[in-house]
Amino acid sequence: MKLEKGRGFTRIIGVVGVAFLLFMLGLFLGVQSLPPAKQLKNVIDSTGQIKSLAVAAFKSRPDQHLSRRWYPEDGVTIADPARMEPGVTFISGLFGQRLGFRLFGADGQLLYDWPIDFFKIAPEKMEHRYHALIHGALLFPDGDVVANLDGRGMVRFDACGRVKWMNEDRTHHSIFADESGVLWAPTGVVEYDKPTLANVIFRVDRIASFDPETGAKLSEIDLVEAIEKSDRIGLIQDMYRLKDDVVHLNDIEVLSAAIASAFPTFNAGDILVSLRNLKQLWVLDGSTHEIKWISAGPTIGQHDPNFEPDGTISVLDNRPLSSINAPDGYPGVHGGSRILAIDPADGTHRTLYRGDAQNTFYTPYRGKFQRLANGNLLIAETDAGRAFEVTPAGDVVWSYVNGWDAENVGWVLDIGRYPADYGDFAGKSCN
Ligand SMILES: [Ca+2]
Repeated sequence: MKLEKGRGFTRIIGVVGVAFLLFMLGLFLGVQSLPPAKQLKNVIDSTGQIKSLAVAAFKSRPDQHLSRRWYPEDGVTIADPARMEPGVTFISGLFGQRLGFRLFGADGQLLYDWPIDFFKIAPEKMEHRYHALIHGALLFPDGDVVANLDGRGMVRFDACGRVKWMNEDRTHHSIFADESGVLWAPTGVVEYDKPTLANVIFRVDRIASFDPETGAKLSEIDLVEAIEKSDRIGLIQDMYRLKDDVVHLNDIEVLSAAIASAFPTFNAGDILVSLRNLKQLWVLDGSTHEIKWISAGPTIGQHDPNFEPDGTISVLDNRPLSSINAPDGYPGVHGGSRILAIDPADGTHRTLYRGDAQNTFYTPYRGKFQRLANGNLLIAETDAGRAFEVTPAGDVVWSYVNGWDAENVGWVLDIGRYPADYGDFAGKSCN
């Protein structure tokens, strides 16, 4: 009898344990929106993340969007309009219990806080309140915003938070508006079974463009087709370690006619992409989609390359290898993140900015930036919960720390400096 009881107790413990593991797996799968093989791998790799997500689900904390503080201050603490690029600063991120968007004036004043909460934008797709991420956001002159509900779709809403359209094209990471206004974003991943390339099923993102007025998909570029067409299948032969996300496409830019003459080897319409898992940048021919240029070597885990008017390609070289939260890890084994300028004509690169003792700079896993017309850099140091503008001499002329509580900061995911009249809508009423 005692034995039976013991067996029953053991069975109950087993069932509870399995149920708990399945629950945690389900929670993780839901939050990540990933295919099962990757989920399982990540579950094994990410017990710390599971714990933080469980806390987010049950203790009402958006832990997926928080980092431990590195900077003690809060809000805009430096604003030097005379040395800043003119305009208003648009950011997305976690503000209190809301995932949303804010606009700041040059003097540091908060001009607008969109009455929208990305944690509530698509409740039918959410596993719990904090099951969302903004990754890619653009501001329009009338206060409209288009943003990615990361991995699910793109949404456009007005200054009053009214949704104009939302698609379900699984866009993620970034949104770029070309000179005709068409929106470009990474989509996917898409599963491939191609024995000529690999003897495993593998997954690769795609490039897609969208109508800014309706959200309808206008075109799609298959990167695997581009690789095959370019006779460069060697680029993904080392895919087995990351077969469920072979390239991790995290940015797309289309070369505008306005600056194309600065790039003698490229043409207007050519497409620049950042492939984080390959640690490479590619430029695809805008018509044939063949790969016509590759940069490999200068960057690790990079984000947000841009075609610049001086004929270079700028890029945020994240240089991960330690957590920003590691007490002895900051700012990473490589000395922090940096902004590079790569000359595609000769393959050389130089550092435009890296942190120093006066201004550390390290965002190992995320981040965006903009090279401003006056030569300054506007940087979203996402994993540190900070955004700042720095001059070529290294002087910080604007700084914003997105404090969440005494110990944590909220991620600042996207950033952009827009002409000052993009803030004009902010005085209008929504009623
Ligand atoms: Ca970019």
